Amino acid sequence: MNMKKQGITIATVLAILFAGNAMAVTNGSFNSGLNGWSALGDVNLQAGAILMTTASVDFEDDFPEAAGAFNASGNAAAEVAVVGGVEDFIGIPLGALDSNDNFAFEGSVLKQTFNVNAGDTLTFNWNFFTNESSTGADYAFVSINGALTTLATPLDAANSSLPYAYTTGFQTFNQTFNTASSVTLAFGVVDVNDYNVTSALWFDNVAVVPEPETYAMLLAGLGLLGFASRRKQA
Ligand SMILES: [Ca+2]
Ligand SMILES: [Ca+2]
Ligand SMILES: [Ca+2]
Repeated sequence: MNMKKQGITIATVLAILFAGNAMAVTNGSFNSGLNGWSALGDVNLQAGAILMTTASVDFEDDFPEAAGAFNASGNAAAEVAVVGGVEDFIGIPLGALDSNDNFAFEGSVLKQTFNVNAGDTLTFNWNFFTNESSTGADYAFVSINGALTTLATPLDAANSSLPYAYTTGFQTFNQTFNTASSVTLAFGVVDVNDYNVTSALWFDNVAVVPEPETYAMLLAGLGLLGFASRRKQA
């Protein structure tokens, strides 16, 4: 086997191995804008990543800043706990985004449905920004088939440079799936206790990664190819 053929073989193995998973999440890099995703509220593409906020357009959410100062897209944050609102959009019960008896008022979400295999790991990078101090109750979340995981609240955020007063810094989320299934993934951020004082969720690089055993099999396969190649040359 010459080097050119070996290269083609490895490329073919990789293509077959990753074909299913490459299809799992459409446009998780956001290189194609919002293609493959459905948005509600203030969801904006910024430098190949997503920034979504709890900001309205017409109200001075972050007084004394002007109305809409922290709105990212020109679309106002959407209502929570109403038909056609944030919860309805991602298929969870109205009121499900309330937090410890504190009402969630408005926010933004982005969602996509895809298939995963058992052992696959969902991964993405995120950052939570907020103008609320640590006593605030806004939060950013991820919903996986309606199961909510809080990514961050103002308690998790530290002083930031402008434009937001506080940030968690860049973080990585990982969750492994035990069974093959269809998954509806949604990212969101909501105002809690009031409509005011904007919070935001940034995220990028949404991907589904095969389980480590699959990688091990791939590496073993490549090792055999390399061994065969060396034997031919010898
Ligand atoms: Ca990106
Ligand atoms: Ca707020
Ligand atoms: Ca707001």
